[in-house]
Amino acid sequence: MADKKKSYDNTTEEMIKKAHCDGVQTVWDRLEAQQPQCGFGQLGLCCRNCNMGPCRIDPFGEGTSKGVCGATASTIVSRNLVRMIAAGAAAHGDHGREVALVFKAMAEGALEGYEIKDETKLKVIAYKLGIDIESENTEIAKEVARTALWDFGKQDEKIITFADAYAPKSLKNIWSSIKVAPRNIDREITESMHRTNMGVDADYLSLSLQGIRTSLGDGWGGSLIATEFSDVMFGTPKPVKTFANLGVLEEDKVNIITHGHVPILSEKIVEAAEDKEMIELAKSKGALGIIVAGMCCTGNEISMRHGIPTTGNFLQQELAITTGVVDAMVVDYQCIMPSLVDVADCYHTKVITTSEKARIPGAQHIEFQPQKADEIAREIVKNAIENYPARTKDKIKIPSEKMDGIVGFSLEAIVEALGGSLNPLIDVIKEGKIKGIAGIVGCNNPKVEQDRGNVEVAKELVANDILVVGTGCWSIAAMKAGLFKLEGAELAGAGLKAVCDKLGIPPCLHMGSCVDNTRILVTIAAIAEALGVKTSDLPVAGAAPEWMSEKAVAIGTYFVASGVFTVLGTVPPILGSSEVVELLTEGVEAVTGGKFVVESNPKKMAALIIEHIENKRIQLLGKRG
Ligand code: BF8
Ligand code: SF4
Repeated sequence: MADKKKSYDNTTEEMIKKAHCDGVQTVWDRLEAQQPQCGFGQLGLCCRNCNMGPCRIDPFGEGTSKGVCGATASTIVSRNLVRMIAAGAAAHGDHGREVALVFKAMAEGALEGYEIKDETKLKVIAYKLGIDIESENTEIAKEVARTALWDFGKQDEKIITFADAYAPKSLKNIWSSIKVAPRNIDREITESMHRTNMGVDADYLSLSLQGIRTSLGDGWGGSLIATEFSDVMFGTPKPVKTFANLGVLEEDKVNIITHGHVPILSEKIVEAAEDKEMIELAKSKGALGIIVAGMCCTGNEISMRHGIPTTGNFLQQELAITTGVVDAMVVDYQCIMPSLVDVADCYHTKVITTSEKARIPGAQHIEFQPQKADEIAREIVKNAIENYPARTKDKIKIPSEKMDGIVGFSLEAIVEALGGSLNPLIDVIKEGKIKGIAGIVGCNNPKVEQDRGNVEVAKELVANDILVVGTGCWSIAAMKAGLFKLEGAELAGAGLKAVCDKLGIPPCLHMGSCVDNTRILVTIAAIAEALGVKTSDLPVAGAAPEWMSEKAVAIGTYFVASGVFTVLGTVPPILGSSEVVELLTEGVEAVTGGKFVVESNPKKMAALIIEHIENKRIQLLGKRG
């Protein structure tokens, strides 16, 4: 493994070398030290759900075929899968709840630091939810917040209000026919934990259905609330030019990286760093100014809304610190490697944790409270400035690479680029100029070469006239590779290129952070409704070439449950049960119209998506091209 290429991105390769010269251990070193990884775990065949275990099932059928309690391979694999979905949905849901609580406090006038920035979006949300839009904005916002929080706490058996308001009828009918309509965002997570407890649900089928229900509470609930409310408070993204990769850091400025997921804090850091007093303070320390740059999804949030540059995606978080110029790495929660403090030990960087939910031993903790948002953001920025003189000159190396691109393609922005409705997009799909739409999402995973799958699948698809939309760490990979530049259209097939040139858009569109996968869901729903067909009838597909997080499992599951053919590039831990594999890769299609496929080769992954889209075109439009 030591000699294997670790990244498609030369910047990463270069900085791994620097890390090693500086004596820093990286995620790749630790992956190597973990080899061989547990075969039972890889297959999903180990269970630690009670203290009669841990139990594992012999995948070759020669040894133990049941856990101490009698659980079979399918029971154990499906229970583990459901727990992954529940954990992923919990992360998104808890993020959504935090945004909703801030939103509610803002509407009640209890917070100074937040306001309604997008009044139109507030009214659109309220209208969808059936809330009177004639009253004062604050009254509308209060009612919208109450409805969202009700979806986290209601105890009736009805579908959550947000899913009811946003999902197409055809999907809701499917969900109720198999009893997977989510009733309460938190309840589905709790029930998943209950069912997977020792001695409760042992049937892989009913467990899997609960997994689907939990994921739908995420996609059409927790994540959706996070996206919609963030748009109202911080603005709905519009196309904006920005940059990505470690070259966005500057040696003679104070560099602050915001890393994590929730924009409630990162938005405030951006504001605080623009404050004159802070800039003067930075100058008094010898710096020319202050740079705030993002990392991972909170980076996507501020890049989409303000064009704030992005330092990199998941596998670059440690490497950002090895540049020696990061004065503070400010983290909230999710996808933050605890190793950041070990890396920071070799440099002057302060790792600042800000959420009481995500503490890291060795990090400085400045707890964020929305009531004191501005004050705390300034304190954090001040900490970074004061750390600027502590840099060690001979440890500094900033890679030159930074790529520009246009980001900010919310559904609203896409509709605006199309002249006010989705119809022109639907028309070019019908004409075959654009054959279909693929959503590429998800992470980096050190088990595979960083960014290769993410970038190559996208390139192959656009070359075949498939418009690519995406989120999360995929987006950052795509931006670094130049796919968000207008000139990226040169890589597209003639039909897609013509559309991109006409509209002035790149062939791959950045739709946001991972909670913003809901923008993709809502887009697909809108196209299906405009055509009067089911989502699964559309020439669309999803892919997660380099996924690693439990959140990605929840996302993949809600896409499949929403009728989307979804290809995974890294293998999920389910191969220990042929029944679970059959259900997710075949059986589910008969019900939702979506299914999972696993394919790690980017070219083959793209070929599967192209074939799927061609088939859907024939079924829907009676033609291939
Ligand atoms: O939520 S893509 S590595 S940063 S999990 Fe994490 Fe994966 Fe990146 Fe955003 Ni999404
Ligand atoms: Fe073993 Fe059953 Fe306990 Fe799991 S729940 S550890 S399979 S005894």
